[in-house]
Amino acid sequence: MIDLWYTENHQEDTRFSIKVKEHLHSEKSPFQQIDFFESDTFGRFFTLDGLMMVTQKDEFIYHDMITHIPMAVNPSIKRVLIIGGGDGGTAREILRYNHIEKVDMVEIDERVVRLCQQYLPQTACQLDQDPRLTLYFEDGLKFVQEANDEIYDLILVDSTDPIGPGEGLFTYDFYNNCKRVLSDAGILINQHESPYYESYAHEMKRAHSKIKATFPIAKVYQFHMPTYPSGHWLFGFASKKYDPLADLQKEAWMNFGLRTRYYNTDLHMGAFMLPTYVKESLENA
Ligand code: AAT
Repeated sequence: MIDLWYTENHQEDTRFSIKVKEHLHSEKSPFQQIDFFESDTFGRFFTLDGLMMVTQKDEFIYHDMITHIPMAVNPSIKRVLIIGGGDGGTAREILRYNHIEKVDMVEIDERVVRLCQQYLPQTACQLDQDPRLTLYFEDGLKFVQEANDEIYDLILVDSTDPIGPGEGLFTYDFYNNCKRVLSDAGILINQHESPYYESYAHEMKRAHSKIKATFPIAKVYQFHMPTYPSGHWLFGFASKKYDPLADLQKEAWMNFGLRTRYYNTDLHMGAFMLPTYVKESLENA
């Protein structure tokens, strides 16, 4: 018996490995290298260009934090744009709100969606089920460049890191267009990388400085993601008028009656309380 391990370089001299029971699928799409694996501890997982995207066991943390934070700040959100998120986890969570009227999801790589439907039904379960959801297979940057003004209340940027196809989603052009297509009450949640390892912290600062320059309100919140580099991951919260703490609608969110395994309204407050070194590095961004 040969031991099979999935190994990801988190730094040049630091690696993260998961013992693999089976390498289920491997292919190169026009956009990226896609792999699916089976493991004991994290269940099924998939990677793009050798970077972890989703595991069955910890995906609830990421998908709770990308969706429920903005929904608890503005519970009247009705029109949502998801950029990326081909595994379907973000769409699944946002569609749990019955009052949401429309979700447009723009994923650059149709193969990610099709393979997740095959191998990860846990996250992809709503992708061909809910009539409120429309899937577009195109570049998210181009999509927002061409979209009309003020047509969404919420944009969720569930993208890869700023290398490869995700790069354009970390630019002024993208953030400005997001601002334009958002309503007055609009909120943008975006990938903010990790504060710990220098190469990721560098991207965190770059993303934050651009968002800070684009939106009147730009905050950062943290969560614990066991399979992402350093386990410490961030999302950005940007908006035209809502402050994620002062405007938290605790009661209204609890009245939705959604059961969540990671998110709760106490954690909501705590997630925006950042360690000193993270605060300092964001202030200097
Ligand atoms: N739900 C967590 C999973 C992801 S996957 C990110 C998705 O973004 C991928 O399916 C990728 O194909 C898509 N994507 C990348 N660039 C673009 C683009 N320009 N337009 C639209 N979709 C895009 C996120 C994992 C986060 C990992 C953090 N290390």
